Amino acid sequence: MSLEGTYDPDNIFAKILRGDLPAYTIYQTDDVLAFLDLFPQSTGHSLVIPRRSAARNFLDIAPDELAVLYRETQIVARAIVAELAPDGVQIMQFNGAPAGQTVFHLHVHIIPRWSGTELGM
Ligand code: DGP
Repeated sequence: MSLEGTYDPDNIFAKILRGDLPAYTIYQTDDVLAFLDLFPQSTGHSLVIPRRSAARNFLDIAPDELAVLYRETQIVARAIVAELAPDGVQIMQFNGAPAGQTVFHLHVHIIPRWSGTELGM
């Protein structure tokens, strides 16, 4: 899917938000849901998604909602780092299929990294 297009309300993360698909939730507020990635690149690889916004990607979301998403992502990342003590952490997100996006509901990856391990993404 390119950057153009309409939000698909039946994408996987929309189903997780509705409770139609299970997910291992690690944090939630009225604004965001954070859960473990089903195909993790490392231990603790998590995703943070906006709850209310029907945004496919970084370009679609309103700036104030984007600010909330990243503020909450920092809270989750700090908790993951405190718990797992990685040597580094990637905060990543992709926009459009050519950029590596596979689920078209805006999401931020939190990927803990340890020295001496391969970068898988
Ligand atoms: P991206 O390539 O940025 O669109 O990342 C999508 C991520 O979503 C990818 O790391 C795998 C993950 N994923 C795909 N399907 C599911 C699912 O059903 N549940 C969970 N928890 N994660 C999923």
